[in-house]
Amino acid sequence: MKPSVAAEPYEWPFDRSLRADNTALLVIDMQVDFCGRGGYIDRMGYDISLTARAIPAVRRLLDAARSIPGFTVIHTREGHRPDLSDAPANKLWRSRRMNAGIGDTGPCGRILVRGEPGWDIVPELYPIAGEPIIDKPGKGSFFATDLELILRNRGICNLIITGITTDVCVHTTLREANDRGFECLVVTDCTGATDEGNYAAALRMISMQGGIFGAVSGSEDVLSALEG
Ligand code: C5J
Repeated sequence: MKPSVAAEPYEWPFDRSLRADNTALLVIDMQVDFCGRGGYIDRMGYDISLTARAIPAVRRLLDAARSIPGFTVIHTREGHRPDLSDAPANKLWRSRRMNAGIGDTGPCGRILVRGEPGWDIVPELYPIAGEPIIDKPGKGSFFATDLELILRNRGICNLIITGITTDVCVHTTLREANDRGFECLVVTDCTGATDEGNYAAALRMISMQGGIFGAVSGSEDVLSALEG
């Protein structure tokens, strides 16, 4: 493995300390509800090809990370308890206004409810044994979860961030991670948003001010570092 990845606006990580024992691949919310037909995003009327297009590149990064002994892969899933007791009232209200009410029954089962087919991770990227899955009720992966505890226990300081959606759960997680001192890289073709403008803006925001939230690169550059 090379000690760093060619990225913008700087060679990542900042201290060129890329190693299997201090880095995790984070795969955020690659769930049917966010990129599959009949899921939450589809029901709101957005073009799921904009989110589903990340699947092949995430798969390539997953394969590379899984082939490196000791490399941590962590998946997240956004969703709620069947009784919706962990879903804020304003989140429920907003989703119903968009005709995709969280907890309502759709073609993929109850929308964003834990245990339902739409809530689960797409088969192409399904976690394998040993890969922690973080079930989260919010947009950020650190809020109301044990993600930080797992990362600190493993001595992980570098996060390679992939998943959907770029402007919502990926960005919220990125910001939470950056404030906690984690060094973050967002992989451009391993993420997608419901809106092209938001996708581009979300990526651009990361590298402003010298890398205010971290760095960005394409999956080819990450692969070349992991396999180098
Ligand atoms: C959204 C997510 N968009 N995973 N969730 O509600 O980005």
